Amino acid sequence: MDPLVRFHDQHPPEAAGSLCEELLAGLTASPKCTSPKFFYDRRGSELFDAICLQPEYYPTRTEEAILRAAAADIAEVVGRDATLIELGSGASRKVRLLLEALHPACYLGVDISRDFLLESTRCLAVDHPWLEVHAAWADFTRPMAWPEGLAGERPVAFFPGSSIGNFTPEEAESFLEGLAALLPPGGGLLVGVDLIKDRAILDAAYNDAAGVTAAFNLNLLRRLRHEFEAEVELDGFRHRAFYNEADSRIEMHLVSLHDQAIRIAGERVDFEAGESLHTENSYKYSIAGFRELAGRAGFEPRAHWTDRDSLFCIHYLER
Ligand code: AVI
Repeated sequence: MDPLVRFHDQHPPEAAGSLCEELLAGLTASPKCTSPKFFYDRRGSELFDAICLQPEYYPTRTEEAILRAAAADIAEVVGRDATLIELGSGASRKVRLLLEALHPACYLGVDISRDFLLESTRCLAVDHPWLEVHAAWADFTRPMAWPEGLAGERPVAFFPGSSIGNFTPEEAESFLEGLAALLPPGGGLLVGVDLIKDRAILDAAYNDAAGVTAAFNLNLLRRLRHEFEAEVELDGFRHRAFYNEADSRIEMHLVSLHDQAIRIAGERVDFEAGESLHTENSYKYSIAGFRELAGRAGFEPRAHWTDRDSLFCIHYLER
């Protein structure tokens, strides 16, 4: 037991068998699709970290710049002594930009990757000896309850990175509804949301010149082969990402280079040349559009902060 971090084992991640069933259901759907959660094995997480450093991928550096510049203003609106709960805390990098200004009563990192969670919350506790640090190993997209024994009276969830954009708007609304049910009146949500913008900026962000996003997308095939024992030609597909203006979303696809089949879990999934597997949506919102969606889920918009070029927005919403 780590003396610096209080660990809460919320629920085990999904079993490999049910993940495989979910994959197969998507691969046999029409059109073929897979959930973006399948990107994130160890290599996928490393590639995502590398995407965040690409010059074309503006969301990470823009959100961090907003947090840095607005930390004092954010603290004024959110208030001190909250129970700060980061959903999908990963490396807990962004929250560091807020901790001194926000001075929460405690911090809870929630993540699905156990080792990563333990490592990063431990580092956070070492660097902030005044802070009570908790870690919950959980899939926050599934129903959960806050663990017992968190200091502070007012929970404030922190959900940066525009990860909310990887849900459909309907999923985002029901996710926010579930979150609202976990917050008492006065509880809050600080959420980073990517903004609708010029398509050239969006297309470039998901087609970086170094090919890191392509490698991230194609890594799904390696994962199918290594983790789910699929027979799949790793060089048989190409990366495609484009902005779908009608639906305000980036779509990522893996396009089959020729007629071929993937064999997985005893099934054969045929692809024609040019047929695509839809691997991710990344929805973009206007400030008003996101406020409306959050309003339908039971949140009141309180404040928002954006950058000079209106690339990205951080909203503070209250129950
Ligand atoms: C994690 N998520 C917010 C990223 C996004 O921009 O939708 C994932 C990503 N996909 C390709 N590049 C980055």
